[in-house]
Amino acid sequence: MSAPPSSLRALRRVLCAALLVTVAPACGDDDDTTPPADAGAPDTGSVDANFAQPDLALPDLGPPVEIAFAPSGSTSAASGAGSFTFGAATAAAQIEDQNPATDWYLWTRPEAEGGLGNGIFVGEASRGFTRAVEDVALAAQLGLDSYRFSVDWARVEPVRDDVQEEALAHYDAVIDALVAADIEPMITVHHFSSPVWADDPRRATSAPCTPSDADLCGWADPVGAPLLIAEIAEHAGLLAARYGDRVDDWATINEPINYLLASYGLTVFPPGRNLILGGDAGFARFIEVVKNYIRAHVAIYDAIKAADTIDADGDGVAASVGFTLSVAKWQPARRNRPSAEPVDVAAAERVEAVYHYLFADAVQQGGFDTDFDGVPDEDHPEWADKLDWLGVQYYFRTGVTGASTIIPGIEAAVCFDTFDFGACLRPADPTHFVPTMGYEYYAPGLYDVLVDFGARWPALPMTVTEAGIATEVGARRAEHVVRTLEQIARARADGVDVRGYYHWSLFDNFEWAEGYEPRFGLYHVDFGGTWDREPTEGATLLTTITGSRTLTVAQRMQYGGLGPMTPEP
Ligand SMILES: [Ca+2]
Ligand SMILES: [Ca+2]
Ligand SMILES: [Ca+2]
Repeated sequence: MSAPPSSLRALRRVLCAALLVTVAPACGDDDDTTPPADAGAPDTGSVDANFAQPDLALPDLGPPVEIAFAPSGSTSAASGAGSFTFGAATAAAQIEDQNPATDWYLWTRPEAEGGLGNGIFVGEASRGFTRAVEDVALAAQLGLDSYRFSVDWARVEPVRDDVQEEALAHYDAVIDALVAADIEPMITVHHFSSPVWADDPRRATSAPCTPSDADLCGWADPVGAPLLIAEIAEHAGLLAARYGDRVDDWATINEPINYLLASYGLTVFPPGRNLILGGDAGFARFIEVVKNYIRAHVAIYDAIKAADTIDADGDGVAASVGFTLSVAKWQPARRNRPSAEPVDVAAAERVEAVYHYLFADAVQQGGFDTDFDGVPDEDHPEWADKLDWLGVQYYFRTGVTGASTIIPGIEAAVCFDTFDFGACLRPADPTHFVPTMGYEYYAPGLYDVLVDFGARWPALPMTVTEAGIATEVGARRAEHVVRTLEQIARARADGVDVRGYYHWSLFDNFEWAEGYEPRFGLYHVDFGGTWDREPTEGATLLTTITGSRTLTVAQRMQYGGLGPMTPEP
């Protein structure tokens, strides 16, 4: 996933330093992992205390009945409508050991060892490279239809244009093992990690950069970015040609807004550049980064379509190409309470336009929404019709207020963890708070987003390519599995074309800027010990569900619904 919510602790530090604590209420205890309090909340607006507040009653799910899930089918062909794929997901940089050429290795490696010393060293990660083939058995034991993983670009191409046959053969072996286990591979081309030569994090953002084989200067450089787009498209074409005989499902990029905010805004991901707080000129550069990443999606899409000409699963489509989008339940807020004030509603709509619509509209309609009103207004016909399916990734509900305009261009403040400005809300149920990530799991938010997307893009097939919860409590993970499936089933019953669910993650891994504390795995990993994988209660339950392709009344009674969850200890 999906780190930024609590990675934005770092943003809060940056902003609070920059603003010299003129917004003191938002700059409190940095390590607070308790839910935001309701009483005594900071007053960050000048509005009347009796501002309009909405009714946030929970939906009525009715009495639990048995839910049946159809067999797995195509992600994008018309024949796949109504099908349902059970899966789990990982990403290379989060699981792979022996990965020194990736920017995350350099970024997190201790300074004494020649690294940049940011956050927790990724190091051995989950030993998911050494164990990649045997880990396929974990997916098989769960009875999954599909496994989503990423190929690490830096492992394949540690030096520009020097492709490592050994690395390609490694992923061949993984794919062969999946096919042998009757598990369909889904490959993500770019999941938050790059070779160091894409944009060397050791170069200061203010330093001039001339693109070279050693450093293409990154997504913000007017000369380097087109070269980088061509390189990643070439890489994608190589993967498609190599693996296309066994792989049909491709995701180009992952959570683009989260990724670009973290890597080119908040400085918590490599290359650690801040293009957002540099005034209008800086923000304009950030927007150019966003457009270049859309161009990268388009180039990857075209490269895969050209190179993967073999239909592996017989649905009539050789390559089904989408991307995966981070979504959330964005709740208008003010003074730490839900708000129905028009200025807060409008602020939440702008955040939604950026997070939910900007990329997906751009690569369907062929246009860019320059003013974040949810309507593309700058024509890019070369981007049109470049999306076969959309991956939806849902983790949390959070507040957005128009009482602060701290985010340039969007004129809003978002509550990420304890980054407040009056946008943070107390979780409706304290047991739904996820302490290691600092946000609220709100199950019906996924339904709301899926229904919204189904109405906006009725011809676009969707798959929930990530949903999960950071917890060490097996029963909480089992509850998350059932509640997520219940909300997906609600959307399907309403006619929304949702074709699958991938749990994040198959096993515990390196959670980016958050290191190893949040555990998202269906399998628990013994980090620093044996690295062995042990099934959680979530894994045991999911195995039962996939075995019968049914969610029973008993399972729903035990784990489902909208009530309290098993608490964190
Ligand atoms: Ca194929
Ligand atoms: Ca196919
Ligand atoms: Ca617009």
